Amino acid sequence: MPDIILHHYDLSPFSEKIRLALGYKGLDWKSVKVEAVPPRPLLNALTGGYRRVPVLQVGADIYCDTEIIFRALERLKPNPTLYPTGVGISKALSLWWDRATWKPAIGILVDYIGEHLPPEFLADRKDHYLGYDISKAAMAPMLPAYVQEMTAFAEWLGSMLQENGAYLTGNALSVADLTCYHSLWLLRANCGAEEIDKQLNLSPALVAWMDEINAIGHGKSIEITPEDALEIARTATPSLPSVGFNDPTGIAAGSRVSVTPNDNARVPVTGTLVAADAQEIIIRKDTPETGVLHIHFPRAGFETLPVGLSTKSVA
Ligand SMILES: N[C@@H](CCC(=O)N[C@@H](CS)C(=O)NCC(=O)O)C(=O)O
Repeated sequence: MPDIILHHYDLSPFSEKIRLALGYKGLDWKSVKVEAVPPRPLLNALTGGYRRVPVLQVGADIYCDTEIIFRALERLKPNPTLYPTGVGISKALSLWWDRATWKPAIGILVDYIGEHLPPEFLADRKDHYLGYDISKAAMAPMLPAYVQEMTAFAEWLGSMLQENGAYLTGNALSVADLTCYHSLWLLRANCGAEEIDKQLNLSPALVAWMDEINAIGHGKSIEITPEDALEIARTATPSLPSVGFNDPTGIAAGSRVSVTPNDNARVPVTGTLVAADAQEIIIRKDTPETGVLHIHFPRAGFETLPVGLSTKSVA
């Protein structure tokens, strides 16, 4: 089994999904702690400029975004599967949850702990990540709406547990459970579990489900430095792509492309297209600092364009 390296920080809810997935699959991993506020120059060198967290590294293969990280983990160790009821339902539920709950969850979070967030964190999130002000004062007028929306969504989760089984999509845990758990985890860990359970009217079944997910833990990890991770990438060779070449829009292999998230932190990463299917895009980058890398992105939530058509380019 190759080294599995997770670049993450403790309070990142998206990272929590992946730490739990590593624990669930019983995979040993190496942990690289990054700052909650950029610059993160060594991580940047590996991702070509993708600025979000977490990032999974397997040798010289770099996986950006939790959706594609789950896919990579599933390939590395298929059992226990993260998709017991099929890929579609788990992924669709996850994408909806990530997008729909991010703003209301942050709105509730800052109501509890906003005064403790450093000004440089708030400035970074406004200017370089979300594009809006997440200070307590700025979010306060909409707080009732955030609570109303999260309460409605949480009730949907409760109804899934009632109708589908012990987990959201059936009797076994899936990616959807790890994903829908993460924003509730963020709130309960920072604001107090009892307060959040009461404020969002979380049912006893939902609380028991969260306790069960929490008990999975993060598996076994050891800490390494960003420099160690860079050296591992530099001396490794990217794995043979496990997807073929099938771009639904006819972009040819070998083309220069830019890949850009279509929600937040819209920084394009440019590189040479090496492999693609309907779900995944792999680009190649080669710098003296990193050697040859294959950087993987999901299709969902990202725009891949031939270079020249995108609005901005970083490489
Ligand atoms: N779609 C991404 C979202 C990741 C994301 O938004 N992560 C947050 C941290 S939990 C982030 O990157 N925040 C800005 C930052 O840390 O630079 C994924 O699924 O990985």
